[in-house]
Amino acid sequence: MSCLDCSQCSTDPCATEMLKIAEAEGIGTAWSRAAAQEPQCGFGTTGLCCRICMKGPCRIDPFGNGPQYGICGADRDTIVARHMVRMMASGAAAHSEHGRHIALALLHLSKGELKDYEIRDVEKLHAIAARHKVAVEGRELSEIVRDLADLTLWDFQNQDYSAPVNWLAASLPAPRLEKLGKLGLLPHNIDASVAQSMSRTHLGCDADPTNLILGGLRVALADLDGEMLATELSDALFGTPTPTVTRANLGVIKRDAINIAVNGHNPLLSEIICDIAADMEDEAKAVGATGFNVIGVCCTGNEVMVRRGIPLATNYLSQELPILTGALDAMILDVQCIMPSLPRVAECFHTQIITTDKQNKIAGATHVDFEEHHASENAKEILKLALSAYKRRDPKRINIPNLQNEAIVGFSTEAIVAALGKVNAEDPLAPLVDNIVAGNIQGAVLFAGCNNTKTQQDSAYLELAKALAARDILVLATGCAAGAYAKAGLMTQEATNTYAGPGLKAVLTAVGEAAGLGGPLPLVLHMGSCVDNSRAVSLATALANKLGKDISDLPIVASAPEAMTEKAVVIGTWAVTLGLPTHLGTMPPVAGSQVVADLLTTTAKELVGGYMMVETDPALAGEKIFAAIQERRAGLGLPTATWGPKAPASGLARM
Ligand code: MSK
Repeated sequence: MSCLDCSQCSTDPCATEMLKIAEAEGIGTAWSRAAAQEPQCGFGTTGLCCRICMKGPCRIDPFGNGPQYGICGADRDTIVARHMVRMMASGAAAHSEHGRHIALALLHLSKGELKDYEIRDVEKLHAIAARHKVAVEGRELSEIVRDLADLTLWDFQNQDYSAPVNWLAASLPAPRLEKLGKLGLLPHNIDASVAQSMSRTHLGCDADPTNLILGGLRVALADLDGEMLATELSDALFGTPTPTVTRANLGVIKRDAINIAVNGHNPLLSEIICDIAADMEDEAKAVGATGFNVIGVCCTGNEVMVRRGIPLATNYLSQELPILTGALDAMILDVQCIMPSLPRVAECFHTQIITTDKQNKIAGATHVDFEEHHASENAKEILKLALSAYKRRDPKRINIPNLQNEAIVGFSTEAIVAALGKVNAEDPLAPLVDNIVAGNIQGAVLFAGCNNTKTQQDSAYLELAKALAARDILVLATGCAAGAYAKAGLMTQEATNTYAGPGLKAVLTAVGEAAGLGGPLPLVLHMGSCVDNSRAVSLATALANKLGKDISDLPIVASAPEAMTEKAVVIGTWAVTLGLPTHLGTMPPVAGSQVVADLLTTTAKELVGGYMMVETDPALAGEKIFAAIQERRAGLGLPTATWGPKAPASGLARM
């Protein structure tokens, strides 16, 4: 598959450099495969293809000229709604399975079964215990851990429909809990919510689009519960992120080191890999390398980046490209958002692709069964595979792009509050609230979500952040959005000085200097991986509680300009359910049903305060996000601003 201009595929210069190599050598990538899929099926794109039984697939004619019902009699609204709910259920299953894995690790740790793990952040553990009213005084750490593991696993086991899951009940603002409770949207059990979503969308079950979408909102909140417990318990285990300076983009790959990429989402193995790689430095030197160079890809990359300052090579869509440098010796995979093509690309080089999760194997990859009980042994086995691969390198094929940007990362909610506390120790949130009230900060936007071949990689993220920051909107990011900003140099003080509007710049500078950074906070605050979107909920909850308001009152918007996965669909849905205006830059498969589209964009606003707004043009999306923030400011009785022209400054230097 050939194309004309790799810069159309990605705005990342490292990606385009590697894509030219792929093109020249005939190596397939996500972009060439996307081109080969054109034209994509219009029925699937609009959600009008139903495949849930073997009488089908059934198609609904979008223009009304052909069939308007599936063979069972389902209409377009039922078909579209069922499909969306199944996407949400799958996203919730993925996040919560990650969370369950972490909770079970805590349970085993509390029983003294895991020699390679410990509670690295006791303060965070105590804060979690306080939130859940678990006693701390005079108790062994293992007892507290056991209680927290048990109450977390209860969220997967509770059979009392009227008792909401523990983590949401202990974490969301009271007005939001009350509203969601009255609407019957608070889940009682994560697993049951997923199962009920699959059950109600089976042939011959729920055929009321409104009822289906309400079920979707409920499973979306179950997803949030799973994300929240995964993030918070990971912090207790591995440390709560604090600001750290690192680097991003493919230039972080080192010619003279054994380069190992960690890719996926779950930090349970990657944390141990980092520890053992340091221990095995001498073995790396014995084969002529300077050592092991652990680098991150996608959200496992974000996990180790925000906690340890491990450099990030790239985000989701370009995950095949580190292999094309010819200097990646191993890629270690855990779960989610991993391309099955990796072994095929690696076949063209010496790279060892290693799967590690029993439920996530890839044909052509080497599998090492990861078990927390044997974590360090597993990590040693994996690093030895990388070491052997390094010996097979072909130096003539090494081609590492000469670009890496600095990135200041690690802005957990605790880190943001701590930085604000340097300005006002007695009332840390006051500087943020005061500046929002005064209009120096108009509001905040959380950029979350993926990459998607339907857009030029990363470009909408960059355009939107620059446009909104220029208008004094605080920019937060997680997941592949955060990867985009890190790669492009927008997580730097230089970016703040270049792109922030005057009010935002003054606040970021005052806080950054008070926090001892010797300059402003970075333009975009990296909050972590996509599961860490729950950190933004914690921050919003803290603000809402301080103001005595609900999340739906705050000038905060969520945006996923390149949304792609089922996880992104469910994240967007819980953002709506919490009351946030939620921008999507790619069209979800709902265009075939005006009823479902209206439910998500209009009815939801009346019901829960949040709503989806789909806008694929970044320039228009910026204006809509800004307008949504102004609407919330007006609701709070705060002064509002108009969009107006702003000329973003251009060009950040390469390092
Ligand atoms: S990895 S869910 S492509 S953000 Fe978390 Fe990126 Fe989206 Fe996967």
